[in-house]
Amino acid sequence: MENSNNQPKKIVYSGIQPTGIITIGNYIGAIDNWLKLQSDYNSIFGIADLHALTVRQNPAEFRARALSFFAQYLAVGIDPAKAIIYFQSHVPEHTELSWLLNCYTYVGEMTRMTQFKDKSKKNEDNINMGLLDYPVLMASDILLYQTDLVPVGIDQKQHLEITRDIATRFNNLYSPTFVVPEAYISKQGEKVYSLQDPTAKMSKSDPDPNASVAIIEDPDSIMRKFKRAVTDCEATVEIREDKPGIMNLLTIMSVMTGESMEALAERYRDGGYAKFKQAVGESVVEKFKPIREEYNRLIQDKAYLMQVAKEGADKARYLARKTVSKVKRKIGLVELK
Ligand code: AQP
Repeated sequence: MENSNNQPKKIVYSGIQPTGIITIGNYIGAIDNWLKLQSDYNSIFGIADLHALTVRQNPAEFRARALSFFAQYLAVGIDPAKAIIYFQSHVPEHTELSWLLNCYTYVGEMTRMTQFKDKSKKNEDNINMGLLDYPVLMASDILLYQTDLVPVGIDQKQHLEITRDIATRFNNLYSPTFVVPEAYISKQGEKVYSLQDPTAKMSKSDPDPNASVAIIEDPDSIMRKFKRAVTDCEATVEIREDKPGIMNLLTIMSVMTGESMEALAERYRDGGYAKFKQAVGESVVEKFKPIREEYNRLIQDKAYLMQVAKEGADKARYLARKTVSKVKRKIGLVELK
C-alpha cells in the first residue's frame, strides 16, 4: 500500500500483553498513538499473549482476558480495514524467529534489562527462562514484520534498543535482512503514573485497585479513584516537577480533552484540588463512555471477534513467513523446495 505521496507506507508494530486490565496508561502511552498512526502506516497490532506467559496465568481467566483485550482494541477504534489485529500465539513464526535470534543475543544483555530485574524481584518464586528471554521474543515480534516504527511508552525503550542491536548484529553478520526499527514515544504521556503513588508507573497488574483505571471501567468507579488520587499538601494546580501527582492528573486530562496542560493549570489553578480531581475524572469518563458501550456490544459477538482474529492471523502469517524464510536462508539452514 502507498501513502498520499505515492511512497510505500512504512510499517508500525506494537502490542500489549493480556495481563490485568488495559489502563489509561496503556491508552495514553501506546494506543492513542496507534490510533493516530493507523491511517498513514501499514499497522500491525498484536495481543502479546505469549509474553503474558512469563507470569503464571489461570487458563480460563487468561483466555477470557485475551479475548476481552482484543474486543477493546476494536472498541477504541483500531480498524481491521486499516490495521492487522491478531493474537501473537496464532502466528508460530514469532517463536520460531525467537529461537533463531536467541542464538544472536548474549545472556549478559538479557540479565541487565531493567524489566527483567524488576519482574524477577516481584516473582521470586518463578524467575523462568521466558522472563529472561522476553526481549528476544519482543525483538522477534518487531523484526518479523520489517517494522519501521514502534509506538510504546518510555518503559519499553530499553527493549527497543536491544531489538535494534540484535537486528544490526544480524545484518552485519550476513547482509541487510531486518529493518532497524525506531521507537515512537510521544513526549506527553510517555509515562502515566499510579494514582496512589505518583512516582511509580501506572501498571496493568498493580495489586492495588485504586492505583490504575481501566479504559472500560464503570463511571462511578473512575470518579471514586480520581477523587482519591494522591497529590500533595499544597492547594494550587500548577505545572511543577516537584508536584508529580498534579502533573500526572494534568497529563491525563490534557490527553483526554486535547487541551494543553498550561490551559488546564490556568483554569483550575485556584479552585482547589477536589474540583480539579472531579474534572479530571469527568474527562476520563467522557472520553471512554462510547468505547465502553462499543466494548459491551462487541464482547457479546464472539463470532465476529474470531473472524477478525482469523483474518488478522492470516495476514500476519503471510508477512511473517517471508521474513523467517529469509532469515533461515541467510543462516544456511537447508530449504525444502
Ligand atoms: N503507565 C504507562 N504510561 C505510559 N505507557 C505505558 N505502557 C504501559 N504502562 C504505561 C505502555 O503500554 C504498552 C503495554 O505494554 P505491555 O503489555 O508490554 O506491558 P507493560 O509495559 O509491562 O505494562 P504494564 O502496565 O506495566 O503491565 P504489567 O503490569 O502486566 O507488567 C507498552 O507500549 C508500554 O510502554
